[in-house]
Amino acid sequence: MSDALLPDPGEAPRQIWPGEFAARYRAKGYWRGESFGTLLRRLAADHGPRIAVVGGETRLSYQDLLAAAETAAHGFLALGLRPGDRVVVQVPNIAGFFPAVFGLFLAGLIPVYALPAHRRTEIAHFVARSGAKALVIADLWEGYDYRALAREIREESPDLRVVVIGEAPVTGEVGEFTAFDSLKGQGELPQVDPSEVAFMQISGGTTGLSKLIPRTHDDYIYSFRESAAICGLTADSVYLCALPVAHNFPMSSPGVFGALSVGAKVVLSPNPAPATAFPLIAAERVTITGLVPPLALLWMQAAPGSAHDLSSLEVLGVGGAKFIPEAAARVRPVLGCTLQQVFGMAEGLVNYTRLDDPEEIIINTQGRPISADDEVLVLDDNGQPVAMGEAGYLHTRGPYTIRAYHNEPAANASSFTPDGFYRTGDMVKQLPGGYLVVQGRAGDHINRAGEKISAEEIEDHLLAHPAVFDAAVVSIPDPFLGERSCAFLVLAEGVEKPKAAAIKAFVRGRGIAAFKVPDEVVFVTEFATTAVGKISRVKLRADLRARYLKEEAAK
Ligand code: OOB
Repeated sequence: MSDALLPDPGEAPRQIWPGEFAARYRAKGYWRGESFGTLLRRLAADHGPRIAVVGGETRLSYQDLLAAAETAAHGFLALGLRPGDRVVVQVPNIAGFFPAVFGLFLAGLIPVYALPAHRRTEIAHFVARSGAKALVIADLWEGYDYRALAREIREESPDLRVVVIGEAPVTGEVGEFTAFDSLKGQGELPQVDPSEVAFMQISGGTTGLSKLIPRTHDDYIYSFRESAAICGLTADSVYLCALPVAHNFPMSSPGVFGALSVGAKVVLSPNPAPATAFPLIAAERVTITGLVPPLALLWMQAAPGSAHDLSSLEVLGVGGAKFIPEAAARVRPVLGCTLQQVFGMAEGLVNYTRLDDPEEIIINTQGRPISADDEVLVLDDNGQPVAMGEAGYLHTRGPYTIRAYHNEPAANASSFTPDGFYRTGDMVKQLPGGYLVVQGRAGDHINRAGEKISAEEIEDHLLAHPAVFDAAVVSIPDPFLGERSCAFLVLAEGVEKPKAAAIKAFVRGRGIAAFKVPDEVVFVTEFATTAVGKISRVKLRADLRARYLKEEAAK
């Protein structure tokens, strides 16, 4: 679909459940009419001097957090931003993330959460698709200068305001940008309607570029409040955020917001490596964290020889990609804590194994939904329910699952059924008690250590290379990452064969996140065709994957 046919990006994001559903979710007490701003004010009143967030040298109490967020809210509005405006937030695991996003919430502004790994192409897409008026970035982080990236983005969008936040306070000169710590202003903060969109997450992106996922205050707060209860969080808990804070899993499953919602302490780890995270666990007496499977493997490898005391750890959540039973069975013996499998999606539905489930369920399933009102269907190719225990396509709707993406009429028509179920693209089996076992994906994306890569998006970048005639990107099973990506290329006639490394460098140079660069590049002479012409991309990718695996097995 051409951009001309898309609704105006200036249009405010909406998320609408049919009236009877909304009424039921309210009547059952799921949606309580509380906004993020009101939630923070209540938390500051209840837990004022207790520590809310630890990041680097910074320790913020609940009352510090509220004060800083209110200052930021006034400052954002003083920049000329208006309630309902979107603000792309690309901030890593630093304490300032919290005053920034709560400041946006209090000002009625709508954060659009980008990940630190995103680069020019992705950020420009989020800005354009959301109609963002501002960008909140870090300065320097893990050797990367986000100010340079923001300058590139501003070449396309000169009116974009840019606010820079750092691990240490940023108050001085930041060139043409605004220092977060110099934000100030006064006056009334707006009334925020909790049934409206609070922020946007980005989708894993099955086709093409990532889509924006509008989540309301009501629905999201319900999901993390309930998650906190399911994960056993109390005000004495300490949640370590080792994955990027802006991702839905560490944000809300139960994540940093689930922890804050009960007055617990959030500790930010700048990265998830055992060498960084283990000393933090010992020093802060961390009780719970969440990891993707490859990191859980890494931690289990490092823990036995580690000098750091990990005995405070009670719960390890693992999700984002399939955690195989053999690895799951080792969590308790090696780390001495309870494994909680988490199968969720930024679009909504989250499943957890319960802490008191039998070991067999904890090891072999990806849990069951949060809510009694999460509707789960497991369907065959004809859209008919399969028998219990059979594999099928997972469709879902419920009190915290979206009914539409922002500004995506075509994707909305294919990703949602007419009666409002979200077609997750996941293949699952459902067991008695509602427990789900993930079997794989129906669609063409690569789940690389929990990072989702759209085959189509990367194929488009590869096709931009002058030597490439055709490209197909497929997932290959990988013992450590779960899946890795492999690009099959047919070269244009008469060109000299480029080196695989040159292809990878080209793709990276297109300004995309490093995790999306193909792990492998394989040159082939042609792609299969049928008598009528080209076969479908889906079939082509499946054939290439099968051929690759057969050749590997024969080696
Ligand atoms: C989480 O969210 P997203 O939006 O990055 O990715 C969602 C997709 C799911 O549709 C599924 O394909 C896969 O990630 N996935 C899993 C899984 N958890 C997620 N596949 C197998 N086993 C699991 N445990 O990844 C996410 C969001 C909230 C909580 C946890 C993960």
